[in-house]
Amino acid sequence: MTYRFLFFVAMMVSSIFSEAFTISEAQRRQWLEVADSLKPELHKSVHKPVGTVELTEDPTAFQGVRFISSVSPDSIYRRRISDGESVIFDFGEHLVGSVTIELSNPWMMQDARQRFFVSFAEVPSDLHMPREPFTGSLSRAWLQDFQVDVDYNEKHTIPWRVTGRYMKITPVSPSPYCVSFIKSVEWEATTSAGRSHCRLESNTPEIFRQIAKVSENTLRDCMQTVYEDGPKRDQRLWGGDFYLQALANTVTFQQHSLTKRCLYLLAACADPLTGQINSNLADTPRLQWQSNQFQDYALAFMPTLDDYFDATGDTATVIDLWDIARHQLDATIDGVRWNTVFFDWCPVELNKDAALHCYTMYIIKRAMALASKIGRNNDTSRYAAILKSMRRRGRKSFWDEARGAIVSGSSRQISRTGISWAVLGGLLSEKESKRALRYALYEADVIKCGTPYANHFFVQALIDAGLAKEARNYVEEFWGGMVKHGADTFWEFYIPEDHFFSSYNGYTLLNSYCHAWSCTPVYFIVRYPEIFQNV
Ligand code: RAM
Repeated sequence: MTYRFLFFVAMMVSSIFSEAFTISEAQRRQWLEVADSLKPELHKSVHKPVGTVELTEDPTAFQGVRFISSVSPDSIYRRRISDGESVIFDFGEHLVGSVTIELSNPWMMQDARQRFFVSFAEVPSDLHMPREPFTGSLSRAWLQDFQVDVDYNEKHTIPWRVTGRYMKITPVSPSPYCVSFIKSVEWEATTSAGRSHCRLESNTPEIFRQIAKVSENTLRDCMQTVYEDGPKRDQRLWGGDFYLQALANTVTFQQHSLTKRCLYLLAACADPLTGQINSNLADTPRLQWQSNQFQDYALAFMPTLDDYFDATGDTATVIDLWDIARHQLDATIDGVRWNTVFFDWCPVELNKDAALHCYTMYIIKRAMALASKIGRNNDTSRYAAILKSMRRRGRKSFWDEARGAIVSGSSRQISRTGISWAVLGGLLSEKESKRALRYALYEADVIKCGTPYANHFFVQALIDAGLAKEARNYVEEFWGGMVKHGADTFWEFYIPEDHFFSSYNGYTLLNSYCHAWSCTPVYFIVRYPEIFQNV
């Protein structure tokens, strides 16, 4: 290799990197310091079982199984539970935290450690479906079933955090030389959410009241030291879920410091060489992140920042994070592709071309709005022309005037997600939006949303297009459907026609039933009282 060639390579590399957005170690450290200073205290509360329950099959119930109430916990504490017998304690509400079991040996010493098999459930099917053979596409360890050995006359705290409402406990081969009773079971729940500020009008229909409450419970249990996606699984901050949680937080707990902390954490964990924000991170037991990058989640940083500004007026934070927020958008506009684009998981493979195009338009609009609030219009001066050209090109590629729908990909696929983003991104006029949304609601060849995440944006599109009655009915049917099935917290997936849908290789037991991206109807209910509170 000649020097001339090496020089040429060095020049090329430096020109690539001088144009790229890099994050210095000093910058990263400063962002982390801000995030650390905002680490919330977890509020703790101790809960005891309010009852015991038994499982019964019921074809009308969610997933075909439900709990019926059984004997009181006190009667359990007064007797020996025999080998192989099981008790299911009901704690009355969904909880996240640590569980302690205490034994008593009223007549003799405890002869040996007492072994139990313990499992936790968010919904009845968690204790009903066969766990083996395990065919899920994530770790088997997310299923909350453990062997627990309680030492001689000791209280035993299960050494990891558990999530759910129900606890099943089964003694395993107890010693024949002693009689151990379960003296108590306690669940110390944690959350960083404080008091909720959500107040609904007195004539709010009961179903929306319940939906708001279940939303709030969902958000509360996901609010730990970061906004977690699901306290059962994956227990970490995901950019897309965060966008929606922060929004729901603005009308409930208003814990804006947690939002600020998470914004800083995402910024600090971005790829230092490309500036791309990673899709998720965990802060417990130590800060770590996955470098799988979702383009839509990285772009969601901008509207999250904008919402944060609207809620707090905190210009200093927004200015501090403005460049990295804008970089996600600029890179997208300049054709950089992240390794994944998410938008939704649904039973049918989604073509995401139309959604990504229109979502980018939506992010441009949010960036322009935020820029004008913080006096940074110069930074967005090229956006208006880009938006105009994207609209023109997008209408040509995706708007099917004859059918009145958005079509995506070579198979001209029509989906609620594509239509939602065409409305929210401003690709369509008001009249066209209404027409496309009606198509999305009523035509049989439309791909429906799979996740509550995608459903959120569909509702927002209905509202923005002026289809208030449809939005109200949709929230009532979708989230209200979960409430009617007994949800304490909203689920990761709810597909009314397929209760067992799971994106984890169809292995339903991995699903989470307190899931961040499902917590948003409270936002709609509070933000649009004329639609949901009968004002
Ligand atoms: C999951 C989580 C999370 C979601 C991503 C895409 O593992 O459910 O909520 O944002 O996938």
